Amino acid sequence: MGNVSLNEKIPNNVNLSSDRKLKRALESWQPNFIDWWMDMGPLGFQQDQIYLRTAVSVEKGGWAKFNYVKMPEYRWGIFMTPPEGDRTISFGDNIGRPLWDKVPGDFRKELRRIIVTQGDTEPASVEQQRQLGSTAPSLYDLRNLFQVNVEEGRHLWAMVYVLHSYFGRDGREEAEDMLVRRSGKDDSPRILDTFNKPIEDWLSFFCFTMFTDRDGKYQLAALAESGFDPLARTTQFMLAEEAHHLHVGETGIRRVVLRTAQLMKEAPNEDVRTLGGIPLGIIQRYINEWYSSSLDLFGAENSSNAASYFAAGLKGRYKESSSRYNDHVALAGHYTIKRPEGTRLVNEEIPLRRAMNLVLRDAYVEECKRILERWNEILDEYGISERLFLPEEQFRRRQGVYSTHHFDPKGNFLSAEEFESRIDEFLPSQDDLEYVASLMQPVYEPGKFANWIAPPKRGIDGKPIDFLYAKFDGHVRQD
Ligand code: BYC
Repeated sequence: MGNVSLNEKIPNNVNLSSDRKLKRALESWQPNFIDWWMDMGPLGFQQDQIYLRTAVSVEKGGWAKFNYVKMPEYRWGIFMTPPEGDRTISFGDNIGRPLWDKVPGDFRKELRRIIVTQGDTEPASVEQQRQLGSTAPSLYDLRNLFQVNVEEGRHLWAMVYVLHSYFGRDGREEAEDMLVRRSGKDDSPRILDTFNKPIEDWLSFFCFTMFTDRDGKYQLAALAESGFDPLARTTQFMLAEEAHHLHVGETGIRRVVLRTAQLMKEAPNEDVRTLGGIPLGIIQRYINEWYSSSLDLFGAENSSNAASYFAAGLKGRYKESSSRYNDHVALAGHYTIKRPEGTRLVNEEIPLRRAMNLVLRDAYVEECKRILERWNEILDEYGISERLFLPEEQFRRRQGVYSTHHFDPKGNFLSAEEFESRIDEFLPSQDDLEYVASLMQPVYEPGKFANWIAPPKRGIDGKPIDFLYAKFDGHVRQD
């Protein structure tokens, strides 16, 4: 593992300068990335100075530095956590064998597919969020949005490095395609469904960073267990940045819930619309939308792909190498899933390896539930009896066993007609979307916040909440 080289064209700790061919290939991808960033990155703020964190090392205490940066000049680098002694593969059929430091020939296709799928989500999310700067509820939030965006850009770099470095010509072609597909585009969409949905308001952004980025955390954690060592060490470091994205989502919704609770106490009949707040019913429908879509990102409950990834040692469970599991081979166990049959759910036992998507998803669901409880504590403190909840796993699924049936958020069977006729109860309606859109007026004065969201508890990097998180260099923003 090389030292950190911050002054090269591409900052890195992977000894890029020792491999001239690879360095040249990545340096020729770099201008295409910048072109993509200018075309598809945050709209309207590319020349402003944003107070951003940049990864500069992989040391636990000091891996990032904060400074004002113009986004196109952000130093997107390639970093991997250092190798750990003589680690071996920790699960599956190859358990106990040395980690692979090259692509194992037998699993080349599978690995390439996993890496391309992961890589594709990163630029997709930047594309989905590109309009949001013009309606930011504060400078603090504006800065967080751009922090998330530049780091998703770095995560694309991370996957492109692995493709270029280990997959030869195929990898270079895949890296080019990452900049060709576009979120939501009919003829060349992004690979996974959730990444083709528009994110047009900040409530969607907070739900996305809460629920969809959290799928990212669990998928990255599963890849950080991989027997393919370069992938494991690359994704391990991506998790360090991901934590902030999840914080933005969790605290973003929490601040909306808090503001709604405050306004409910002020408004006649608790009708927060009269005071410009977001009703709990709308928040619930946004949760239903983004949580159900994020569950789909785990793939099918019963999956032969998941079984072969686990068997090969390519993708583990959450914290696979810890003592969380007794059995890391998972050939013996079963998992009981609930499958719809007519209008009943029946139990079906499937071999544990085929349930690995579900096992990973269970860990995710558990974490989401804990966070919902924390949001509900706010409602409790304000003496409000309504509660936010996660819809049942059956609700509005496009992947897996439930995708052929219709359910309400509580998991009750519905006919297709009933589901359609009640859809505005379950998911954001046109009226909800228009109302939320009407609240999306930008607030760019330091320390001020839009009326529909409470300020955060603290600022970024120890700075006060009214810190100048973005400088518009003299011009007054009126987007
Ligand atoms: N949309 O056995 P199945 C992140 C396809 S987020 C469309 O069910 P498998 C981030 C599947 O490809 C994390 N298609 O699923 C967050 C397969 O296609 P084929 C991203 C889907 O393969 C926010 C078929 O259905 N990382 O980082 O076990 C901001 C049946 O496959 C979907 C990863 O996803 C879907 N939702 O698991 C920025 C990790 N689900 O073979 C970033 C890498 C399934 O019939 N990806 N399909 O053509 C994987 O490990 C797996 O591909 C999946 C699916 C978990 C996605």
